[in-house]
Amino acid sequence: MNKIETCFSPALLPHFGYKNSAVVVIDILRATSSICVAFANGAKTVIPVETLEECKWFQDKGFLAAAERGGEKIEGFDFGNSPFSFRDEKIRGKEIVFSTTNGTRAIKATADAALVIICSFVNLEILCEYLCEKQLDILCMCAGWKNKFNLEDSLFAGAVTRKLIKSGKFITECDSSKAAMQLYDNASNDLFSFLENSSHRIRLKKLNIDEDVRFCLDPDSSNVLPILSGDRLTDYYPEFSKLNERV
Ligand code: 3SL
Repeated sequence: MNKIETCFSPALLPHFGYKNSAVVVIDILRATSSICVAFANGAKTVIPVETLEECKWFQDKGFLAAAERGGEKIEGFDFGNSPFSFRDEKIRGKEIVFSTTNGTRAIKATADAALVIICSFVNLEILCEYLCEKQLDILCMCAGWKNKFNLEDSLFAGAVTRKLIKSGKFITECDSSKAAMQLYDNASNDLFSFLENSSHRIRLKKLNIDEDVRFCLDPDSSNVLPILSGDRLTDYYPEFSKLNERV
């Protein structure tokens, strides 16, 4: 049986032996949700980068560029971090460079793992099917907020862990994973209300983007599976994703 662990913050990552594992990178609000939406709408690649300088460098080379800090779009770039921006027809077939406060950093931090997969509630089901096939140990990597624990990423780690354990192919001895499952069990009836007073909901409320939050918490609207290869993400199931009608 393969094992599942959960890392609640990038600051804890050095304490995990994840290099031979599949790392599931989680930034529900909103980076990993937006990356999934970009692929569901036909993006060719997404290059996650840490700094705005790198983002600008790629933009100058002709890439579409998305950049966010503290929830807000950075002036001069093509998009911010709203999943709705990535539904625009102009991303079809395009290469996109993407830099966010926490999400793209978490992707870069785990890039030396055997397999890095981008996930969110929007691709939960297909993610779990794929992980059951792969037969690797799994690390759920929560992007958190500036190295702090957050509720929404931890909830999702609980959702994945619960589903994988139900499959009978995985076990967990990790207390973080057990806590994440408890959290998910408490919240699963109404994720939006559960997160009402979470720190990131409060932060995002100032930006008036409840619609983004509802979208990011809606499960299984897409069949994409963005996987990291070198410095870029591509969709593992590009043909399958086209069948999707909800995103
Ligand atoms: O931290 C991140 O990577 C972002 O997803 C944060 S926000 O949702 O754009 O505020």
